[in-house]
Amino acid sequence: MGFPEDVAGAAETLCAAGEVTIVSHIDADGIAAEAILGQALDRAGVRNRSIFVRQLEPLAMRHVPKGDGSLKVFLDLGSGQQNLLEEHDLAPEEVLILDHHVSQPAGRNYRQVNGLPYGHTRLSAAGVSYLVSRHLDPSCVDLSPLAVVGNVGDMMARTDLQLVGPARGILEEGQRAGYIDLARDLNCYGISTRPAHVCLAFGDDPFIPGISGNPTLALSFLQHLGVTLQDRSGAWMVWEEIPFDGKRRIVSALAQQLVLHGKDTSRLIGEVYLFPHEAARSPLRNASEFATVLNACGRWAKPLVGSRICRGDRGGAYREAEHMLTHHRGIIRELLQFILDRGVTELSHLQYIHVGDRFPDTIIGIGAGMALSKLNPKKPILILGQMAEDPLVSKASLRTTDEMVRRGVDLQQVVVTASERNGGSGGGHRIAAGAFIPKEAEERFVHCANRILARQYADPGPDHC
Ligand SMILES: [Mn+2]
Repeated sequence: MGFPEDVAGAAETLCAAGEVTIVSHIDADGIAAEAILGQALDRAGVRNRSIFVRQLEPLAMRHVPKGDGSLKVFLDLGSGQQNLLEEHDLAPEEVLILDHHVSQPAGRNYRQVNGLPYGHTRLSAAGVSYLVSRHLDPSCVDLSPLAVVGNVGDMMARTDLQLVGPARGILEEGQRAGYIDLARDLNCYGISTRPAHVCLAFGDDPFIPGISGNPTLALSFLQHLGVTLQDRSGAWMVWEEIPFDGKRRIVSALAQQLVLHGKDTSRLIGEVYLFPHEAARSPLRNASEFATVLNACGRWAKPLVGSRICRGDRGGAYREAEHMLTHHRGIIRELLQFILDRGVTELSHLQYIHVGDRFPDTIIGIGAGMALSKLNPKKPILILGQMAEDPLVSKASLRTTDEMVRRGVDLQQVVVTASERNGGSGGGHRIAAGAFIPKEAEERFVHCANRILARQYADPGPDHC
């Protein structure tokens, strides 16, 4: 059996199901995956409903129906929690897992579609969900933008600055059908919604000395180039709207600036995925900004609002998401300021801070990522926060930079190992990971993470602490 056979098998299983319960994750990838599969099932005439969970843990399993005769389809989760499905007494024939996380086999053999065993390491759950849906109903090619949003949201295009493998196939399929525009453009977040100088000042990959982190300097840098940055009414154009010649002049000046400071220019330009059917200046025009909208919905406990947007709602759901995004950004700014004001504690290979219960645990990871660009980027950052609903449990979020990942840092391994040894559980990616740990184990967890990182720097092999 190969990956295409797994995809085809899953589509057949879904077709044969009388009713489907989708259980998905609340992040951009999970929401996109859910919206793709839900719509495909609707088109195929298979009754379905969706449940979103923050993570698949024993408490969340209470929401998963038992013995109701429906096929339970786990999206963006499940592979690593098959023992929980077993404990929940789900039979192999009533479960289908579409995931991209590392598998933890249990006694029961659950059906899954997961690219990892086939070497497809950069295919997110929304990608898997799309491939299965496309098999179910070829008209689902219109859902290819959502698959791209999920993949980009899970940073599948981050390392290479482009989608690769089956995710690239999906991208090209959507492009041929006119649903996706692919451009090589500035590797910077916000090119569809932010004025050029703001966009550049917020970027940190690559970090451009004298521009990154400083909108005033970024603006004067651009003004010195003599490029027109405002439209006829005097309003700032967003990066996307600046004519090609202006962009070209800016990019070559940015490259010079990097060279002048002895920096690498290879990450200045990357692939950008745009959705031409969306309105100008809408965040939904751009895969990475669309993913932010969905993440904001999930983090503020409104994944269904995100799902409605994925299903085409540009009215009520979209307005609600816009409010959430504004609120989301405001809280993140506060968190960032709090971190910078209080300062972090530096250990040999790690810097950390405890933010208490001041901020929701769902956003501290984002704050960590943003703070890192203003702190020592050579040391991963760890933020601890208290869970509002359970004061005995703490959330730990870790972030590092692409450069440190290239040097052997693997935060996924750090949190999995350090949390297991301290009575918690964690997961994530090499560049970003998180864990839930007992409050009383916080200090031991931090020092254990520091020791594992020290070994990763020295020798990226197995560790013991
Ligand atoms: Mn995912």
